[in-house]
Amino acid sequence: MPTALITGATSGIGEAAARAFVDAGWHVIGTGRRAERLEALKAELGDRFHAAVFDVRDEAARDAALDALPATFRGIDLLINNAGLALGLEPAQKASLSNWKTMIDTNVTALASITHKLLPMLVERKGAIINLSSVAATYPYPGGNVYAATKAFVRQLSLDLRADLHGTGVRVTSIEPGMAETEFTLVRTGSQETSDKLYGGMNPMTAEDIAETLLWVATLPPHLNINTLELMPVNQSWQAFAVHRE
Ligand code: NDP
Ligand code: 8X3
Repeated sequence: MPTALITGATSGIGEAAARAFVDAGWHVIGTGRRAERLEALKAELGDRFHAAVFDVRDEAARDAALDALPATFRGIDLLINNAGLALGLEPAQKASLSNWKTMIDTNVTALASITHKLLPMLVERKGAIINLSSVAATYPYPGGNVYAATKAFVRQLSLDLRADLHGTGVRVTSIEPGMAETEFTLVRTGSQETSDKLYGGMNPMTAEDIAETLLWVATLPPHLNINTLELMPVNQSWQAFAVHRE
């Protein structure tokens, strides 16, 4: 059975994906900083799950964790670049530079770095990469600023990887969800109440919805590549352009 490395498996989409892939018979390496959550997942999912605790921004810790993989998890067929975050919803002119740097370091630099690290193995194994971008990559919204820009990077990197990987058999997909209720908004705002209000009454997507999509993309016949896939809850759509009058 193939092996998937899922970054950010301690909550939300990554955690649901770890369950979905193990249930489907895959071996899964789940990563994240919160060791206790990965250990709980290991206790639940058993021998087909391996917990790799590291901060994706720490290349030395990441490489040590990859070097220490048990033999059955060493051949990675699928990289799901899911670990990521938004911090803050302030307009750019009031936003925290430190938050911007954390988002760029995590969503852009760390994602590019682990992709670079695993690409030779993925080419050798004719594997696949699925990147978690967002609708924010395409549709600007107030307060999206650097978070949205990081997700536009993820989308474009996915497309450009396809160009470079042409002929290798490696598949690359950019998944672009709208509102899915996870810990995303709690992390972004620091408030469970704000998160509950945002998702309340609008029937958001669930982490499991996205996990099923990831599994579907990963198990398509090898001659098919989903380039980009955008998904939203029915109750999320767009508004008219904002017009300011003097
Ligand atoms: P969660 O906050 O529930 O999960 C985020 C995951 O990323 C956690 O497992 C967290 O692990 C991990 N992570 C964050 N920073 C780091 C880090 N420095 N090192 C290692 N792991 C890290 O959010 P979601 O499940 O919603 O988000 C998953 C992905 O989906 C993100 O990339 C997000 O941008 C994207 N997305 C989410 C949408 C949504 O509406 N929920 C919509 C569109 C895209 P830990 O804290 O333990 O390290
Ligand atoms: C976040 C998606 O729609 O919550 O990536 O802004 S949304």
